Amino acid sequence: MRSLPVLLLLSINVSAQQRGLPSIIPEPVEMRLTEGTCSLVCPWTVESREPLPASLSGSLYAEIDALHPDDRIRCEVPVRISLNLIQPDTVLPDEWHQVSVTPDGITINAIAEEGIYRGSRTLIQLLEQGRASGTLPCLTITDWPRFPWRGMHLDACRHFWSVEFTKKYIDLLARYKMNSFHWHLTEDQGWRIEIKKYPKLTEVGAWRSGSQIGPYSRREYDSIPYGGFYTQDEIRDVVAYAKARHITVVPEIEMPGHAMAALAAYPQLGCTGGPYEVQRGWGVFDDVFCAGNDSVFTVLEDVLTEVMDLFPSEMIHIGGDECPKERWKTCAKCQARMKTNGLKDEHELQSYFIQRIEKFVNNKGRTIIGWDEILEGGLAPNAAVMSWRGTEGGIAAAKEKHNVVMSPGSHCYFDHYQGDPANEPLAIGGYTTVQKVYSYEPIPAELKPEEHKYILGAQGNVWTEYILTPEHVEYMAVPRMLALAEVLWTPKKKRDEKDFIRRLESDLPKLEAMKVNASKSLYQVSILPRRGKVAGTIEVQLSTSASGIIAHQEEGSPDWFGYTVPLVLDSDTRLRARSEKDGIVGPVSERQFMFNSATAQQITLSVQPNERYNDGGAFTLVDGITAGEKRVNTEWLGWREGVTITVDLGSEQDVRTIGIGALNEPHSWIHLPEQVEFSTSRDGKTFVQLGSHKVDPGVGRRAFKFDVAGRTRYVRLTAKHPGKIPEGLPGAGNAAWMFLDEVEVR
Ligand code: TNX
Repeated sequence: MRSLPVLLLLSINVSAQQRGLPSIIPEPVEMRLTEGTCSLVCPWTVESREPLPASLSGSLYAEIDALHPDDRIRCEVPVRISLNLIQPDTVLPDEWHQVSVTPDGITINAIAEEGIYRGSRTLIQLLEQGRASGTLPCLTITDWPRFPWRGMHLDACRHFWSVEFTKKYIDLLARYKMNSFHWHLTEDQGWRIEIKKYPKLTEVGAWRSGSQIGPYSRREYDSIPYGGFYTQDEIRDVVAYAKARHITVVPEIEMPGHAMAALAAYPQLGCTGGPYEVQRGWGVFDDVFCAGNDSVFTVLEDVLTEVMDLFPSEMIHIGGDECPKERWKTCAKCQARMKTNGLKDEHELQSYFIQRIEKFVNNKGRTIIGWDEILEGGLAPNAAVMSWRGTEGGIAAAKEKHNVVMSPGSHCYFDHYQGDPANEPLAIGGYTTVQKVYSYEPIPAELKPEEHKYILGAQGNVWTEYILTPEHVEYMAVPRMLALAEVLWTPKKKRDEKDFIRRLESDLPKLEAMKVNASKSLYQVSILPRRGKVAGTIEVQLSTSASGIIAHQEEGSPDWFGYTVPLVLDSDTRLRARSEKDGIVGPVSERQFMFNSATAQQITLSVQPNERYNDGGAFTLVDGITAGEKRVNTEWLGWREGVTITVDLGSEQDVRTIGIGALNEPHSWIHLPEQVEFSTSRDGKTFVQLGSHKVDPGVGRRAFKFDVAGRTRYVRLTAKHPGKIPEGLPGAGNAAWMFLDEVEVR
């Protein structure tokens, strides 16, 4: 009698396992269950019919040995894992493989070592899942990738990463069958690769006197010397490590822009001759390599010669992005070069620069790849394009029959926020959730079927201006990289977001065991305030995109309460919320609600905000949340014209001050209202002008305020638009953005 429930449980387990296919990321092309199970309790042997390189079978043995069920028993017949190179009847891609689990053992068939390696990644994920029960269901997986370029990028310049961490990053790529690692090695803020012929590139160029800290708008810097570089031996070590995982390392040497570190080392390479400094701050700088000076090309060719000796990749990334033309316009040498070569503008001069470098690289039997700006002024004949400013560059290049790697900011920039910015560590901006990455389609609809082949694939970029630690790199890259890996590997028709999230959830504990700091932003609870049914109250809705139970807590209370219906707030509250599923507790989201007389009262606007910055509508200004400097779209409203805001306080009351916040962030084209005018009314029809307020234009959040003494029911604030952005500031000549939040009446 007593054993019955246990038996029942067992049979439920077995049938669940038989029904369910294992979770593999990226989802394979084809997975078929066959009869029976394969026991994993015995030790295993790895063998191959053909002699495979010892590194492959050897390292695989070590990897799977580490996964053996803990309580292994001694058996006479080991589990056989056979790796076989086969001769197929049809043409198959090198990464094609078949993994068969049978009662007698596991076989990986492939036509090339690369296929064996990719198949072994599937095997590892299978073994991880079979570990707990000691068995695997028998099955056959037949698999190959959709795209040949499945890449991840890492910026080693803004912040520097050890060889050890770089290898851990490569391991992550390998696990999800990615095959290209774009290593960003030179920048304004540091030159990170040893070049024997030009030692100053690292002696001088690898070190800066401090770093920019905090949000860009603050323009604050520390004075802690920062730097580092990779010796050529270290580079060779990393390249070999990646090669053993069938990952190509594509080095990037930036030119003609993003070159301040090189110029600091060798000032004669710039138009003005310097002096230059390795930059502490982020951004785009006017000083670039001189395009009129032949010795610049000699140096860059020497550098590329050493680079090509170190990196066997077919493609060499030469940057090409964000190169201001200011210096070239006034440089005698550059102007002379334009004249001699009949170049009509500085864009053609950039094109001359890239084409000259391309010729050199092509003569060495390699190809260049560059950011989409290399299209401006004419594309170099054999260049491939990495499309980052949207997809247009990629489309244009493919139409000209050039190879393309897609990396649009909208879906592939993993330096962007992945959850509500209010609850995420400081990032550069943007908002790219794991689901958004998963929805990405690398082939633009604008291309004809015969042009599709030029899209080699896509790449996730991890720029590190705001990423200071290896744990933070992992947080930004994982799990978005997993979503991209599936976009690039799995056939489009097999893509299924819900199923991906399910498999991702089952992979998270494994990542944790591997000490990878994956982001759990997927479980983040969004806190959405609305006007309450009773005037002056706020109704808060909590939701999450992953399945799970939501709990909330108010500051000062040790208890978490289960969430069922919207919460109603009527006084200052710091609200925390989190979700929980299968023991995984998501990150805590937090919102501070502060009540004043205008909070959750009727509000009207003379002009609606611009649609780009109107996520929460007019209610945003009275929702109890004071927007901060971390620009959260649901918290600030943005206009490109003036606006009059009227709030009905609901009843006549004594009022001492009226105020509103505004943002000053000139580098993002956001400027303060020229002034804010205040008025009040007792009947909502006749308003009495009180006066206006101008503030000193310090960067960040600024408060416009007016002291009043008297009784009133209606308050009115008119924010006067600052007009066009003045000369000398970013976006000069364009209408400024005016960002406002939270009316305060006390
Ligand atoms: C633009 S993407 C850059 C990088 C920055 C990045 C930040 C590209 C080719 N250039 O220099 O790090 O934005 O997202």
